[in-house]
Amino acid sequence: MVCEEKKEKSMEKDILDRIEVLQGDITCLDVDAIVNAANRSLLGGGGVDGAIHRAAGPDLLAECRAIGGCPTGEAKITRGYNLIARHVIHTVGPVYSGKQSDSHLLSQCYANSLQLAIDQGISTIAFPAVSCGVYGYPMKAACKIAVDSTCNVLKDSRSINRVVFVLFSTGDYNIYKDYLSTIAD
Ligand code: AR6
Repeated sequence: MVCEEKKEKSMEKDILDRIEVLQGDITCLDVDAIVNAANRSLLGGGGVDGAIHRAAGPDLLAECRAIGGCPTGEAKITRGYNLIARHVIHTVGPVYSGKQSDSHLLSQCYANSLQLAIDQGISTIAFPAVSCGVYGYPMKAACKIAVDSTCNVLKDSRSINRVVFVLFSTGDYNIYKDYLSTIAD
């Protein structure tokens, strides 16, 4: 019994060691893939989507146009063009409505983005706080979903060795830091 508990604890540490939280601009990250909080058209927009398209250049929009859109909760991959990141994984978060389906869809964004990364041999990936801007998802609830879904994937896959959560504001950064320290205890 004691041995089993120890085993479970060390597995958790192995997962948390692969997770990092940074404050800043996701477009500056040197990772295999940055995740875009896109809309279903994949044709660009404001917030992090606008920043990623500006930094990547017009070829990103051309590739997105050819994909033809993405349903909420799913993910599509493109090249990174002028970004430092080699790829962009575009996912579409739910518009926050307060319904139970929101959390499932947001969790799917993280799980499907990570699965796509695994399928493509990507080992380092950075996420913004999907749905937490224009789409209105409360940051604390979204942080828990982001971290829990990510841990769930990392538990079963060793191919991803670095997941970075990138937050724009100090307040949002602290929410992630606090939640991660809670689950590490
Ligand atoms: N780096 C990191 N985080 C950022 C950056 C950046 N450069 N810019 C903004 N954020 P949002 P959503 C944070 O609105 O809520 C777009 O128009 C921001 O502070 O970008 O999923 C799309 O086209 C917030 O915490 O995405 C869709 O129509 C988080 O990123 C719609 O917005 C997400 O905010 C998607 O809305």
